[in-house]
Amino acid sequence: MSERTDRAHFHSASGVRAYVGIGSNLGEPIEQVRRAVVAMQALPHTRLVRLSSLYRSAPLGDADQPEYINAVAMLDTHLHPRQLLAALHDIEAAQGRDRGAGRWASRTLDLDLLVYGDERHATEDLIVPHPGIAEREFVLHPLSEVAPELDIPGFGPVAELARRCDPRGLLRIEDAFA
Ligand code: A4P
Ligand code: MG
Repeated sequence: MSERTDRAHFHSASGVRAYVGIGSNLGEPIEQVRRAVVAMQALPHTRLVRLSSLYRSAPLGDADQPEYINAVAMLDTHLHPRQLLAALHDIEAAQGRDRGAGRWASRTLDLDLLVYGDERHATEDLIVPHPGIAEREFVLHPLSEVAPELDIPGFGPVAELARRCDPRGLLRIEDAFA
C-alpha cells in the first residue's frame, strides 16, 4: 500500500470515491449485474452512490462470444483499494466466475476497479485507473453518464474521452433503478 493510498483513505469523512465497471455475458447477464449491485450495496464501509443505465455491448476481444451487459457503479468507500478489489473478487466468485477460463473469455461476472479517488498505482495485482479505461466504449459511456465531470487521473476528462470513443455496438437499454 503506498503512502498516497493511506492519505486518500483517511482524507474524507465520506471516504474515497471509486468507480467499478460491471460486465457479464453468461448466465442471464442482466440478472448477474443486478445481483452484483445488491452485493456491492452490502459491502462494509462502502456506500453505493449511483449506478449507470445498463448497456448492451459487442464483445471486445474474441468476437465469438455472447454480447455483454455493462454498467458502472459509483461508490464512496473507506476500504483501501486492495481491500475493495478483494471484495469485488469475492462477489465475482459468489456469482460463479470461473477464473480458469482465460483472459477476455466469457464470464458470468467481471468487476473491474476503474478509478479509486485520484490514485495512480501500478503493481502486478492492482492497476488504477484500470489500463483499458480510455479505449472502451462500454466503460467510458456509462462512466460519463454517472460522473460527467470526472477527470480520470492520468487520462483526462471522461466526457472528452467518451466523445472521442465510437459508441458502435453499444446500446443503452434501461435505467438500472427503473
Ligand atoms: N487487476 C489489476 N488491476 C485491476 C483493477 N483495477 N480491476 C488484476 C480489476 N482487476 C485488476 O483480472 C485479471 C487480474 O487483474 C486480476 O488478478 C486482478 O488482480 P480478471 O478480472 O481476473 O481477468 P479479466 O477480466 O479476464 O482480465 P481483464 O484484464 O480485467 O479483462 P477486462 O479488461 O476486464 O476484459 N467486452 C465487452 N463488450 N464488455 C466487457 O465487459 N470484458 C472483457 C474482459 C472482454 N471483453 C468485453 C468485456
Ligand atoms: Mg476484470
